[in-house]
Amino acid sequence: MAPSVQVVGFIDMDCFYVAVERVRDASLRGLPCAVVQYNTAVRGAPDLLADMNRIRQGHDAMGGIIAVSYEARARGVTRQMSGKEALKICPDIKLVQVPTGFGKADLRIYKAAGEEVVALLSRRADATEKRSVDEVAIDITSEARRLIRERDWATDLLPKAKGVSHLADSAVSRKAAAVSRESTRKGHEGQLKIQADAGGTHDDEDAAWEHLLSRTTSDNQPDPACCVQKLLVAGAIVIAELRAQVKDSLGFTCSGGVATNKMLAKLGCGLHKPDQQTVVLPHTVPLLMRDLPLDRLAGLGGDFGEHIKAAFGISTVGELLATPRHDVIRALPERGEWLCAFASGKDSAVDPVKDRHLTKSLSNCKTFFGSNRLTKPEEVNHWLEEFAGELHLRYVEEVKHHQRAPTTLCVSIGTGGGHGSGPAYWEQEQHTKQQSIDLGRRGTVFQISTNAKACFRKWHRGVKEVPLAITSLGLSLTGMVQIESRVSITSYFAAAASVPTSAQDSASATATVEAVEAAREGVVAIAPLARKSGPIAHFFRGAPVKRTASKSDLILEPGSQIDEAVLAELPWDIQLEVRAQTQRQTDAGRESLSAVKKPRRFGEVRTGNLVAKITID
Ligand code: TTP
Ligand code: CA
Ligand code: CA
Repeated sequence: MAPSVQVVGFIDMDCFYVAVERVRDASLRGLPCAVVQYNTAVRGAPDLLADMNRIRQGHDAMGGIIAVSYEARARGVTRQMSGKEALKICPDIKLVQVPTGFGKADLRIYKAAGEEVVALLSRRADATEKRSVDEVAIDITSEARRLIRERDWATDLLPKAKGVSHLADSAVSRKAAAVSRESTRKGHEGQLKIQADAGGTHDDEDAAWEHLLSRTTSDNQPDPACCVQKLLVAGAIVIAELRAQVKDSLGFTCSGGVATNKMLAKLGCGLHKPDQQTVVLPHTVPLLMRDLPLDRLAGLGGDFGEHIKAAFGISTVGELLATPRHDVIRALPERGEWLCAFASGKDSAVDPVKDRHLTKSLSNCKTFFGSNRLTKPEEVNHWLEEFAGELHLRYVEEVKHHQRAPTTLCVSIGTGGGHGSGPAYWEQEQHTKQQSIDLGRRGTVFQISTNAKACFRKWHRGVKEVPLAITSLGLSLTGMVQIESRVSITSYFAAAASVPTSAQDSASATATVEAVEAAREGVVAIAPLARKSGPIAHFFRGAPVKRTASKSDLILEPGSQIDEAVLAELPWDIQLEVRAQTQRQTDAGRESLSAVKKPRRFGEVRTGNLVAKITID
């Protein structure tokens, strides 16, 4: 059975920010509703926290719409309208303001909700690739194969899939594929209109299901094409079950696509919305691509796409495919071959699903057009400080939930566009400056903001004769690395022995020292030990809990069995304290160190609410 085929599911959440607000406030369900983004042009506008009443009416309805419920779409409301425009055409619309903090939108509630979805979907996936705040591609090949093995095709899998999925072989699908990128960005009016425009029903889809059944159950098996079709249909059941789970446990509806690669699966996902899913079988791809605007394909929406359109005088994928292949390759010697394969939907031209659950970077940016342009370094520094405050919160969450910390800080600066009679905003020039940053587990806002300001100064020194006119400013933390949770006592002390006095970097570790926050019972990594010997506080350096520096706070767990070999590796003052405590416990009738019958290479010491477990591999 087609061994190399990948079954890819793609999920896009329906009117996502609205959906998140509806889970937080059930009174918004079923009503026309939109999320508007706060206009922070006015410096010092108050923070509007996620838990506050953020419903805006009348004159309070500032800002532009960024997410629209399907009820509001049916009334003509689109993204990019202002809240006031929406109220004019839909007076009963509920407008919810995005939370704000640090003088700008605070999107953490939406990001957290997106991560919950990713975590749920990944349970049945071979690989899970988070593509954006509300989109995920998953490799569900193993699950699809399992269903084919375990369940009957003709009486179970196919009829069930038909009940929960669309096929892309239909007029409705083709109509949805032909929608312009601009319309999709605005949040087009939805499926009802597309369906009406396409001439109504899904009768042609029923015929396609019948055709599929007869092909896949005929005698001339095994036909490799049938195997692929069966796998995709089984994948549709997996996706339907996952979508139902997302709805039941998180309260969000989403749309899904299933295909042999993530480009086609994403395309399928957008064909029937909301709360529906579509399977793109390989033989339907050419028809689907025929009227698909070129810029709807990932990577062809920007300059490269514009270049292709201009070079061949085309605007759809179908037109590109109709262009003689050698002309395409002659005009684009480096990428022509790939482009032809990509536009045909070939799996080989699309990356497989990467296993990437987590965000690659934490970033923040803001635009300052017209009179809001930043013209003084102090203004830039002010915003970098604001960004640093917000990024710090997200960094702390990243450390807490995923034990990851960024290693690079990047400041991006847009200049030149959108002022007076000067160039238009799209003629902005973008500049970036970056430097490495060592936040580790306990980085501060100050560290982020001083590094950011230093980056800006470096850039500004190079352009200082030009008057400052900054139209966009961004700050990001990237280069996420897993924070070391295991530290070698042995290698640490070996290194320490050769440099006996100074602080050591013990990142090259093999045995483990784990600091455990006793209250949470979760393992919290201890930062590298800093000294060969010294006060006990050094032993706990970097542990994210309050601690005291006094040795008298060191508490040996009652009944702890201490391995002498482990103990011998510890700084001498800890050894002394552990021995003293063991002695006290012995005196109190507890088991003594010398009475350990079966030494385990494990020890545990506690200070305050922190326990350090020590083992040697
Ligand atoms: P989308 O997936 O583009 O749209 P949507 O989820 O609101 O609606 P649909 O049902 O059509 O998929 O974007 C996801 C979220 O990202 C959206 O809810 C709000 C946010 N967003 C912006 O803030 N600005 C934008 O320009 C876009 C396109 C989205
Ligand atoms: Ca969406
Ligand atoms: Ca999306």
